[in-house]
Amino acid sequence: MKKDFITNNKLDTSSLVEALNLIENARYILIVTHVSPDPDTISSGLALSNYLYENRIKHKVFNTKLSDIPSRLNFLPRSEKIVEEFPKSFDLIITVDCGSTSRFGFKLPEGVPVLNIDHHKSNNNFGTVNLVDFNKAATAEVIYDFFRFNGLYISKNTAECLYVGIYEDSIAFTTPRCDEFTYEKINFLVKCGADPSYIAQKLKQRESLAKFRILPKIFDSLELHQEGEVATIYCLEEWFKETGALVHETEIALDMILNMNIVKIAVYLRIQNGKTRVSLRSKKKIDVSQIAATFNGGGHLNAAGCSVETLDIFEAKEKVLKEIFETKK
Ligand SMILES: [Mn+2]
Repeated sequence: MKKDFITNNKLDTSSLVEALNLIENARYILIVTHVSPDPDTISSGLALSNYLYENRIKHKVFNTKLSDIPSRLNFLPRSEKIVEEFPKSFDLIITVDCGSTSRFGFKLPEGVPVLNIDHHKSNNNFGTVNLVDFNKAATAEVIYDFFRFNGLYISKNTAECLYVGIYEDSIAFTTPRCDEFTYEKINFLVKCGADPSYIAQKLKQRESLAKFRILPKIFDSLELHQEGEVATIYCLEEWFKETGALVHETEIALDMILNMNIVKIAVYLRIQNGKTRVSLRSKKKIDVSQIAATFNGGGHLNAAGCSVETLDIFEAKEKVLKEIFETKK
């Protein structure tokens, strides 16, 4: 075991051993990635998938809606193997990056053990075994710790997946939870064969024209409130239809408006699954997960999300703004 691992480990060591026991004793594993999948959940699922495949352990990676998976991740090894249908039988479920059971997109079958791997503060340890560390920048970091603690071999393919999960969830190594240990992990993953320049090209330089058609419309919706500290943007359903852009292609707009000097909280609203989906971002110590929680959502200090039960984006915007103003008082 490496020294860096011991000093930075917030995970219970017996859980790390039990997690491996569960995997080694399973005959068929279902890996569950969360609804509205982000790169961390997909990369984490695929990192495990590559490890299991290399060790001839039967499994499937599941997501409730394949078309929601950001297409820029399609270069990840085994990404083409993700399914949206349940295998007939399985005797272990591994959930990755799921902050609560509502993130699976289905009800957990009873009697099947669950290995819960995550880094969300909202995680209530719903698993049979829980590897949950909210000091980590990404779930991919927790999986890295699991591999290293148990002395498991990290192949080039697995390393590539872990690298992408950490890179994306730390917003290219810029969030507060990204620390010296994160960089040590990245260093090790590069030694294992992850190629930063290849990955950056695949993630960043394969964008669609539709994205550049929809972003100006979204920026046109920009409003500043409270002397510019709170910024809102939205995307109407018809704009998606007009341009052919996908929801995940628009999320960059939110990070961009937060980058404005005066803005401290940024809000992005759009219609998704019959409700108004709200994404929140903040700077420094402003906790947007609290605001999301008042609408039964969740997330992290600086990045959170929730849904408001209305198809009227403007009504949802007023409700969320009211909550933000109240909290800021
Ligand atoms: Mn994550």
